[in-house]
Amino acid sequence: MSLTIQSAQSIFSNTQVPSLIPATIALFDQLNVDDQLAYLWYAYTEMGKTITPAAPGAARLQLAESLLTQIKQMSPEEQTKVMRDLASRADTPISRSYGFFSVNTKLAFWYELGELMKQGVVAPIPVGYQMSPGVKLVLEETQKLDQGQQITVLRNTVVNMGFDTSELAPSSYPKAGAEPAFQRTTPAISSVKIDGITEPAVLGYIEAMNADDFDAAIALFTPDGALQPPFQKPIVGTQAISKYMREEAQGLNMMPQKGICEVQGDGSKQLKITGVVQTPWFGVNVGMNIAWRFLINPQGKIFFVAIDMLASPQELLQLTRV
Ligand code: EQ3
Repeated sequence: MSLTIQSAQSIFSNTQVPSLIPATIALFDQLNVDDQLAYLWYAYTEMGKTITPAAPGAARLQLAESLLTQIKQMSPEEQTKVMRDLASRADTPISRSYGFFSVNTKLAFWYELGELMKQGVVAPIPVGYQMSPGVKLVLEETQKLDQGQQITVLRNTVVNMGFDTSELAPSSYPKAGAEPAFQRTTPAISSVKIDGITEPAVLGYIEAMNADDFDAAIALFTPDGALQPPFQKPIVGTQAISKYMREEAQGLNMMPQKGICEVQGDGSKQLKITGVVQTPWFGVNVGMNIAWRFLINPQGKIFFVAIDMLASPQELLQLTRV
């Protein structure tokens, strides 16, 4: 029987218990634009009491520089309008340019705007804004999340901003291949040991990802293989996976802890591994509890891997099918 992505998606399906992350984002989506911007300001400032993101490098900021320069030269009212346009995904030149940014460039852009707001160069939150009950509710829900989940909410809301450019021809800005590297702050984790797992493709995958060696990671996939990031559809084919990894998987520290492997009648294997992942934005200060669900074909290649955010640390131990 040939493997299909649809059937692969359902392996260890009990991993995907309802998560508070999409629920919090759904509440956020119901807020009006000013409330959304204010929520992000308060959530980010509150989070900043314990953890702050690493400043983006100059190379990454350079990709957002032209927009940031334009914004700095605007009046506070114009600046507020730009931020409203981004949050409402309006079709404006700035919102389009932002829509073409990679995830990390979007985060770097807002990081810098946040700094400029603190310095008083950019209008902090819409002038005359009064916090609404809706914002209070989303903030309360956010406080129930662990830090890994909180930064995921922030990240995903920032990613969804700007004009949706997915149907447009690729922009020349930023230039293809211009994605700058993250400087690793901790030594690369080289030897991978996962309790209960000896599968070479899985160990090789983690080792390659921890070294940002995406060519080596991609070589472990079948040509029609797929990678499904948290809360997203599968990315299919090695070319698309490679592009995704270069844009979004740089500098990650993956620390898988334990796993199980089940061999199927056709010789394929289903594996579930749980562990912790750190993003270069927050380094060792924030660990995200993650599960990887792998489907390895009978020839030992990765046909499918899904990455799921775990709803609670208890799930790190939850490996069996219930
Ligand atoms: C200025 C301010 C505060 C107010 C204004 O009104 C609005 C906004 C937006 C503001 C600014 C907000 C800012 C600056 C927010 C910054 C947030 C950041 C830096 C969040 C970063 C989050 C990073 C995360 C959650 C990374 C997660 C990565 C994971 C789970 C990776 C998983 C993967 C694994 C494990 C694989 O094996 C394959 C690849 C893959 C990437 C899927």
